[in-house]
Amino acid sequence: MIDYTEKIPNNVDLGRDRVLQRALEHWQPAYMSWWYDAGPTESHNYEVYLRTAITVEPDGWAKFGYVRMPEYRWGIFLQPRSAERAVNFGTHKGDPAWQEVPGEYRSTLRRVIVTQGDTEPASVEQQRMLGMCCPSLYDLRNIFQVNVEEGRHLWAMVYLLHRYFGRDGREEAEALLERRSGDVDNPRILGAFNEPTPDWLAFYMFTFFTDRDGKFQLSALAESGFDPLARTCRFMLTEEAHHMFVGETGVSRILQRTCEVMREHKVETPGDVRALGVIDLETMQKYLNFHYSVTIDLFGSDASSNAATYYTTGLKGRYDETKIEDDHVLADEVYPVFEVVGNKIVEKKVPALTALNERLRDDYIHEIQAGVDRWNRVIENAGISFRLRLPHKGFHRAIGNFAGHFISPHGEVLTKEAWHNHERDWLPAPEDHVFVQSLMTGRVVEPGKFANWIAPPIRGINGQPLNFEYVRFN
Ligand code: BYC
Ligand code: FE
Ligand code: FE
Repeated sequence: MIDYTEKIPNNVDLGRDRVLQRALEHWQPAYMSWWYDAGPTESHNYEVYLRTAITVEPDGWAKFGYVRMPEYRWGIFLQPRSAERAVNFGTHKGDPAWQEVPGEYRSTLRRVIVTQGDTEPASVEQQRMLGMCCPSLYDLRNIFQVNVEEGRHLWAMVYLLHRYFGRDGREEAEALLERRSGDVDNPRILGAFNEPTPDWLAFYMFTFFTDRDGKFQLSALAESGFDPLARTCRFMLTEEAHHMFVGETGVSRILQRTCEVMREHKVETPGDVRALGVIDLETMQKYLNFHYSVTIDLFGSDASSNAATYYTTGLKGRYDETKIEDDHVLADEVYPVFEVVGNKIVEKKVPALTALNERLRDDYIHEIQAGVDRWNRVIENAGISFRLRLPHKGFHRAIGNFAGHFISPHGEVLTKEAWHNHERDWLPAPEDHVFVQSLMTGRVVEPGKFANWIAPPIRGINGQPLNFEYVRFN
């Protein structure tokens, strides 16, 4: 059980380590200032029907009730320790999992934890204005749930920094509250987390695509030989599922509504569809192209010595590492990556250790494809022939072998001019954003009501009806 009588709820016996407790209690007001400054705008007095963790056990871990978000009980929850856990891969394979940071890997490990931690507040900053134009109380509650949990994910990484990295850790924890998404002088670390999330279509795409990068990265870190990191990430993963659910069902509900309107009015061309106040499928495809391409950049370079180091040192594993049947050392393995040679994309086998970013990206793409297939079933069931498709892996990439090349969604290598001539067919153009935002000028807050451009969900939250008052404004 989690102790909620303490100032910082936790299941790590924080009260027994006074120095650590004081350090975190010192960070807490800085975190609150960050939340007031960069968290969801104008939301501080709202009462939101939120879930809060009560245990870290997989079943029945949450309780639901109205909470003002600044009073949300952010805390430190790790999955329980298992005494026999070992380092499961790399050169230390078979050693007992580390309970303290191995001295020689200190700075590498700190960097990974800081990079992970940095994405959490970044996403809250990216989404902060969206409450002002929500399509329903149900959706408003969901975005706030995602936001408070991303806040907690920041706490999770900050705990590790304070507990295991002394003064440098405390400095990094402060810096995590100082960087800001999109800031020219002090931006967030990774590309996708500095992109705006200007509307709800972008939000759903983000939670489908980018939160799923979270799932895969956290899964790889949950394999870590550094046991506190592994246990922290395991618990974070239980929360991540809801974020991806919000994204997948959000896009699915938009598709459903668009298809209903297209069928009812027998219209097909984007202009006619837009005139009926719903989002045309072509625009959905452009948003998909954008969010997919900036998200697959988050996996890093196709061939990366950093990734090899993370693995051989036992700090970051593969997705489902312990379920894979091989030697978990990978010294003699190869893995295919792609590169651009002249005007062709060619496959090249490289040492598997250096290709671990690419492998994780491929695991991710596999799962993404299944989600896109489910979206396409919504369109198919409506009797419409349009299909969404993932662009080629090399399309619109800024990191790795494809960076600096101009690849079409179909995988042709183009000249810069040819690519830019088509850019507005492939990626959301300013007028696409203007159109989508024109549908979202105000918020829909009457219980049970939904904006015209999105279908209601199949069911409410925690067994509540759709017309439940998920947010009270006061
Ligand atoms: N943008 O060998 P390389 C989540 C940098 S999402 C900017 O290719 P490496 C969430 C890289 O840092 C999960 N820079 O990369 C989702 C390196 O910099 P330095 C987040 C980039 O190190 C939604 C250089 O390029 N968690 O939780 O193998 C809402 C060359 O490095 C980018 C993690 O990412 C980029 N896209 O891999 C809320 C896990 N990509 O050293 C939350 C922790 C690469 O030259 N991070 N660079 O200065 C990692 O494991 C690794 O840092 C990365 C990069 C996989 C990100
Ligand atoms: Fe997160
Ligand atoms: Fe998330």
